[in-house]
Amino acid sequence: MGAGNFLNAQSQKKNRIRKLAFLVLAILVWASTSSAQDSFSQPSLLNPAAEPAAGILDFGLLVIWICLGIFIVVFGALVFTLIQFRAKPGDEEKEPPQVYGSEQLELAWTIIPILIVIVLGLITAGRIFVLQKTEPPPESLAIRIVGHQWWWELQYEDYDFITANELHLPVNQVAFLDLESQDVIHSFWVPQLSGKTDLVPNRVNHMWIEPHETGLFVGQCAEYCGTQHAHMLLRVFVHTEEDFEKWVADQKKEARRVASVQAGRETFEQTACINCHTVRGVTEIGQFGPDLTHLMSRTTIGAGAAANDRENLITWITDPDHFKPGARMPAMKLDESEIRQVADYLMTLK
Ligand code: HEC
Ligand SMILES: [Cu+2]
Repeated sequence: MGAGNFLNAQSQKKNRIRKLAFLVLAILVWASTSSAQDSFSQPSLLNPAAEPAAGILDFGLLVIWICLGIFIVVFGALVFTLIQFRAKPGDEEKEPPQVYGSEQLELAWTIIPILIVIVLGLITAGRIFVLQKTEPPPESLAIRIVGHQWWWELQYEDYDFITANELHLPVNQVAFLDLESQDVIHSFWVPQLSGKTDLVPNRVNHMWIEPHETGLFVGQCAEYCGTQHAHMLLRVFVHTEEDFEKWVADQKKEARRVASVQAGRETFEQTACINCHTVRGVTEIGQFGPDLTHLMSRTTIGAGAAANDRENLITWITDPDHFKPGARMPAMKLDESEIRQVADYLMTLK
């Protein structure tokens, strides 16, 4: 090997060490920033606010601790062996003792892992049993959730109204969800509240949530369902019981009728909007798109694609593709003043 080759190998080694150091640093920085963020900007499953999310985390941590214990025992034994039984001066001539089978050792390394697997298996089965309730528990709130490309239909069966994309729940009460799909497979996932459950066409899956904290928890569809899958977000507002009752009372009402926006309402009623959208008390044929009866009680439109304000409503009605290319709502080709009137009408649907 020439000197050049040798130098090359040296610098390659240095390079590798530098890369490794960089990787370790990156992981440390990531770990420190991700734990410093608040719960909303970081919808982390390490920060649960409900059952079953909290129980799933406890279970996950238990498995990690057990694995860590195994890791420490195995690597401890390995390091001990490497140090204790290193070749010593004068060992060259000697053969180490040759061991052919040790019943005790073999029994130990067979039985201990079997016990660990049985314990983990039993705990897993127990958790699955708790998670998979197929019957709603007494006093639970029944909600049917239907996945659409690319939004969530939320039917409050106990109260007889339908809303979209923003789920409201009372704290410390079990919400029992029936999950269905209108088209393709979607998946319901709010990391701080529960694990994932798929919404499958022609099938009803179940899931339950018992929130322990009030606040806003964000989630999203977790199963690729088409071009706008990334814009199929979900917001869950957990309220005190009192605030929840107030929200329900408002949602149950029919749509407001405000005389000053009559022009916009008429345009809405006379165009294809009503084929796809229901506004309770005005028109109830449209089922294809989100229920707009209390549109303005939502903070976003298009399943989290844009904030719900006048300007964005105008942009949305002019061309839904602006926020959501491929959205299942057509640009309606109304003229500008009509669009503004319709937006003003929608703004009254509080
Ligand atoms: C062919 C059916 C169809 C027609 C016609 C239609 N829409 Fe839509 N609309 C939809 C669908 C589907 C969505 C949900 C899109 C998404 O989030 O991906 C939607 C979403 C909306 C939203 C946002 C609702 C929310 O909570 O996110 C508004 C507002 C809306 N439409 C208003 C209108 C108006 C006003 C008209 C008439 C000018 C109209 N739509 C015509 C299907 C339709
Ligand atoms: Cu999806």
